[in-house]
This record gives sequence, C-alpha cells and structure tokens, in this order.
Amino acid sequence: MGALFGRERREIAPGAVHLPDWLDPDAQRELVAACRAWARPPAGLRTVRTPGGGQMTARQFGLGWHWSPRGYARTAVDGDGAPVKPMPTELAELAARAAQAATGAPVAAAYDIALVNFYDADARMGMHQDRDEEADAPVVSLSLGDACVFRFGNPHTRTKPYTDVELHSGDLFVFGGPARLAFHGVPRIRPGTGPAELGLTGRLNVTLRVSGL
Ligand SMILES: O=C(O)CCC(=O)C(=O)O
Repeated sequence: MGALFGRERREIAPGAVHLPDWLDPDAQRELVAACRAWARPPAGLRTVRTPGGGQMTARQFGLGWHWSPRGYARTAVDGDGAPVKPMPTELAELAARAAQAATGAPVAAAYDIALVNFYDADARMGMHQDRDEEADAPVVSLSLGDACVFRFGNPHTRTKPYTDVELHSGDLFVFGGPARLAFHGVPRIRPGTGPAELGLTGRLNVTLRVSGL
C-alpha cells in the first residue's frame, strides 16, 4: 500500500538526517545477497551476550572490526574466535557517499567498520550510544527488509526527548556532529513490511563507522 504523503529528507536533530529510499531496489538486493554471504562462518552471525548475563535479541556480525560489549577486536572474541572478515572496499565507498549525501561534506577518514544487525519480528535494540570508536566521523546506517521504529534521542539521557522515525528498506540515516553520541535504539520491527522481491524475512541494518583505532 502506498503512503498518503511522500517521505522526504528530514533533519531529525542537528547532525542527524533521514534520507528515505536512498538505496534503489537493485542496490538493496545486492546488499542483502552480500550480507547473506558475510553472515556465514567463520566470524559469522552470532547472538551477542551482554555483561549482565542476558543476550541481545538482534543478532550481529562485523566486517573490518568485531564489536562486542568488551569493545572492538580483530577476532570474533565472543563468537567462534575466527579473524573478522575484511571491510570490503565497495562498502567503505558506499559509506563515504552516504555520509557526504547526508552532510554535504566529504568525510576525511576511511570507513573501516561495518556492523550488521539482523532483527526477526520480535527483536529490538535498547537505547544506547555508539561510543567505542575513537573517531568522531558520522555513523551511517542503512536499512533493508522489514520497516522498524527507530528511536533517536539526545546525548545526555536514554529517555525523552527523543523522536521516533519509521525506517523502511533502502532508507539511510546518518548521525554526526552534535548528534554523534545521541542515544538511539529500535523499539519495534514491523513484520512482513519489507519488499517481497528481497526475499528477506526480518530486517537487516548495516551500520558503518570510522574506528579511529
Ligand atoms: O538497527 C538499527 O537501525 C540501529 C542499530 C544500532 O543502533 C547499532 O548497531 O548500534
């Protein structure tokens, strides 16, 4: 069903921009196929255990660097222990183009981290900051498959004020500058809303970052 109103580029907070439909259907298909290949072992998709003894509902893998609650590593320290797969050049270039499209300026450093999150219908992600990187380059986030509610807050508290944004397949969200350390999370997935031609049950999020490491 089409939307009543077109979805337009919107600044959600200073430094945080939502660009709907940034990836065309072919690019989405290619990225989903690539994610499927990267998600295979070694250092593939895993369930992340949290320090309190729980586990994240979104499953994850990394390229370039492996993220875990202990920080970044070059091996899947809380998975199978294998070396992380390299950051593909095309993905680093895509991240640079995305950041420039959102901010209007080139990012000096190279994007060297991709974290890929997979959400099934019941998965979500609590409010958190992305603060394990040592560089302040904007975070680039691409959505594929089912839509979700993405909650974008402020750098001071995981509670209000925040804005809920619907991210659809192909959408780009970039946050940098004064928004770089804003709390954000995914309270809800909208099951069954992804484009049928992607053949994806669930949602993939590819978040691209500069490590500064
Ligand atoms: O899935 C998303 O859109 C957000 C992912 C996220 O916040 C993260 O990986 O830190």
